[in-house]
Amino acid sequence: MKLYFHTAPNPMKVALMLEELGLSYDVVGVDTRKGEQHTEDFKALNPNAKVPVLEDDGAVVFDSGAIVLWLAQKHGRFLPTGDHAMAECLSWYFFLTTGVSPFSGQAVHFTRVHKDSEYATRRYTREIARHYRVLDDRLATSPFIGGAEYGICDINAWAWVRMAGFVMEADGGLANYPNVQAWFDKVDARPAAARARDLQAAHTFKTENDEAAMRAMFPQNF
Ligand SMILES: N[C@@H](CCC(=O)N[C@@H](CS)C(=O)NCC(=O)O)C(=O)O
Repeated sequence: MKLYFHTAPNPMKVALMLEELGLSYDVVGVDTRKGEQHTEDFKALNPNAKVPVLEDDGAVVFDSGAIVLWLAQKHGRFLPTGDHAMAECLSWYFFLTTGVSPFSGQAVHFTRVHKDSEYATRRYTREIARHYRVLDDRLATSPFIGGAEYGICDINAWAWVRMAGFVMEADGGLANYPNVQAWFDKVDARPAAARARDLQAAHTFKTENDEAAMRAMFPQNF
């Protein structure tokens, strides 16, 4: 198995899943600020030119949400049993995949990268705060995000929630979301989370948001 990786949150979801499953895999670093996601070889794997991508026994899976779900189904792990429990789990899974993840990314973009749109900053910081309120309310009544047991929703959410202090810095990070904080402490204490953090620490990528990085990550803006 080959994981095309960067230390950013979406690839980190997959790192946690692979570590939870105890699978062995090779890591291929893709330095997105250097434009390595735009090579023809990489785009043959993911036409959307983003990490993560997983090559698994001849199958190629891209998009972090798809990869975590693919692995869960393939190995029969971290999914609930029963139709109703699955309906509940998938609802929360896609709330995370299409809500918390991309809105966190946009909040970072408009508070850190492109700071001169007051409307966009307000739109995304308030929208991510609203998503965290939904999550906090959920965790007031459910031990894990998807339901009674730890599973794909928690694995999906961990990678962005650990960045909440950065994503929502001006609003105090997780300070207003005690249920999310308590849930995070529980998930982050898992041995697999420690191994995923070790993997992150072992890889270094370009960090400067210089013009070359902006052109690599946001080519449509030029
Ligand atoms: N929906 C995709 C988003 C992937 C994504 O945005 N990846 C970022 C790193 S977290 C990336 O590759 N950025 C480089 C770029 O956009 O050019 C997923 O969840 O995998």
